[in-house]
Amino acid sequence: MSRSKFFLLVGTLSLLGVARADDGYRLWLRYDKIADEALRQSYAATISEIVVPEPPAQGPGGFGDLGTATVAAARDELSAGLSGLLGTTIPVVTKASRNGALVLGTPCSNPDLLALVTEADLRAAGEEGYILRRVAIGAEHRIVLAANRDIGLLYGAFTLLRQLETHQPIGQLSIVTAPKIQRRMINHWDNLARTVERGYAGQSIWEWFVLPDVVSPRYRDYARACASIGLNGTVLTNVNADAQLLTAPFLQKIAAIARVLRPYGIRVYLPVRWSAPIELDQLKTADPLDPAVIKWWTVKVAEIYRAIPDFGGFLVKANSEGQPGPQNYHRTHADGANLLADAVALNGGIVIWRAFVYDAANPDDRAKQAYSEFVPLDGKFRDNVLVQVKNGPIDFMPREPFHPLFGAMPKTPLALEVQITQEYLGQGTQLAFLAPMWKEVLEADTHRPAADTTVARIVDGSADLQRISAIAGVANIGTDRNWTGHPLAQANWYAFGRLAWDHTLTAAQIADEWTRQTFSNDPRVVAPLTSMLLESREAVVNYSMPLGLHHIMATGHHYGPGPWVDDQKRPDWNPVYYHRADAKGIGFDRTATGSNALAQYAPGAAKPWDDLATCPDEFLLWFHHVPWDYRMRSGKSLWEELCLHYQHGIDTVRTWQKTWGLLQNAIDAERFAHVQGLLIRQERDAREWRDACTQYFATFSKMPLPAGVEPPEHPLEFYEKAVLRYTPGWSAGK
Ligand code: GCV
Repeated sequence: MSRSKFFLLVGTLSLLGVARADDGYRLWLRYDKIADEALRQSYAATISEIVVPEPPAQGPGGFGDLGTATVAAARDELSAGLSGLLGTTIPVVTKASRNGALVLGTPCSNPDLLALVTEADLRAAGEEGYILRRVAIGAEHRIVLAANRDIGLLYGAFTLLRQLETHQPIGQLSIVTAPKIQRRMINHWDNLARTVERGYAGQSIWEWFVLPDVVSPRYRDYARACASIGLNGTVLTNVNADAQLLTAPFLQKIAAIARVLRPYGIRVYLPVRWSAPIELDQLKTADPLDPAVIKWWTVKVAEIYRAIPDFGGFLVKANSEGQPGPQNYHRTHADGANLLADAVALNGGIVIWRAFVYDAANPDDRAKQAYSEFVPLDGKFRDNVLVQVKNGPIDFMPREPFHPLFGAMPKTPLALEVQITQEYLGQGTQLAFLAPMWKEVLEADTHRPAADTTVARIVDGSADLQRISAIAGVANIGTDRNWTGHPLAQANWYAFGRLAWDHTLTAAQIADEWTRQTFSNDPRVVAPLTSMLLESREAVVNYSMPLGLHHIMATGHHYGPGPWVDDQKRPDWNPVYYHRADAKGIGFDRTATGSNALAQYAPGAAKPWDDLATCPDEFLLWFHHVPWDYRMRSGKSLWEELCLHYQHGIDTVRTWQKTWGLLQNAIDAERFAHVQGLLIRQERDAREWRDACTQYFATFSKMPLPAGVEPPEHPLEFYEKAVLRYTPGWSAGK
């Protein structure tokens, strides 16, 4: 569509004044009546009633195997959702009584269903998947929702509702799906005092002080949201863990949350503070090979399983950023992980051991350190241990190459950890839709000498036929009414779940689905809003850390620019360590003439990055120290390109301001005004990045701003002296 046509259409829509009030609490599960009468009628003609057979009185397996609470959740969601969307009550019955019945069942709860689906379908659906299909029976038809286990019915229910919410045709409905990754987990960095480390959406939703007596209704809505996108695990609190979590009173509180999450297929996992045996029970040591320590964990794990029978297992940050760990006792990460793994194995639990380690005493390039510590341990972990690896080797930067560990530990299941919360991409105030970034890492080819070893195939376990697989996203939610602070940041929670279920979905598909459900199906909203989403991550990269720059943000809170920072106690906490700007040029030489971090990648991956001529622009300064006057592919100098990237990022945000402004009457006033204000802030923040970074780097390049880059608003000292106080998600979290 041409730009002028688009503006005309949006203008017309504005005159219609269509939007209802919406505070964002319902996320993408809004179930408002479908306005298009013809479409509504066609859906109503296809789905007439919801058939949930009576569970057999007793018998092996009963009604599925997760219990009727899960089926009840599926039934209630379908009843509320279909009735809302179709604007009329859709009855729930126990036997199909009319054409268009939507029939739910598992093979053991509803054997008749077996006539409507095939063995092959059921095999393909596996433990958590489902079959959703329109089946003709003579002149009539049924909509079949079948699964091997109850949880599949719940996931299928959400999918059916999504079809309607996004206005998809269901006349030929035929979906058979199963998740590609087994453990699809949210990691909360919530503290027991309810602050959230790197959280920008209010307090922690977990009300520890009043639990287990008061169980907030919000927990159920959290569970619904997570289940609707297929998430099945949650680590309730911060990896910078508090040992108190493992005390009896806290286990009761955790058990109360687990009871709410259970019907939604969500298991609770807990973070471990390595020194818990010392802190809680005055043991003399936390040495993983010490018999008293082994016994302590064995007893503690038994206590946990008594309180939470389906407890998923532990997540551990050890010997990282001041956290204690087995290395305090000259033991390895494998020694630590295996102790916990043995303790939970009996109950089917797992241990997820984080590879986010870098040592203050180690002068080597921080990007290399996790690889150096973990690769020698490949094959030394128990079967129920996964090593959880961040997407890139530094720390959730706006853009990083994939972590070299993904190509280097074939004997160990590796979980991918991404950050849904936007610590380094504008936190709670800037738009950055992260699906394109996650797709970038999932699709990255590690070039291990085996066929098809993309990060996605290593993580889903198919590359090495791993027994377990997992993916984790650090949560971006809190007590803000809309859950995520920025109304459009809900899209990141949504995208994480959808990719965890099926990493082959495209970012564009996910943006489209989310927009339709969360805002509107009107093409005059869908097209501009999805373009904003899809452009946003690159825009943030451009105005903050373009061309492979990384870790040049302000200290502590990590909001805004701080390329000049050089006073942190650890060298690798200083931005100057990473950009290495000098009179010659800028960038971190990670080739053989520098830190040689490139040697940690398989030759096929490393080769294009190694050569300045073939290294893609987006990783140039990640791998090379490049002269200021280096001729880029565009014909411009590096200096010119750098400055123009900053400007381009700002220009993109300005186009969104215009686009969003045109949606005024097409979406509700509350969310419109909120995003409009945030876009004003984002444009200002982007200018701050440009003005601070270009002026600071000019002190080395000694070059003027190229044509097309606006002059700075303030001199460099203004930005260097600026102190940002009371930022969310940091000082309060400590
Ligand atoms: C939970 C970064 C963050 C820390 C975080 C750490 C981690 O360093 O700034 O807040 O701590 O990553 O992933 O453990």
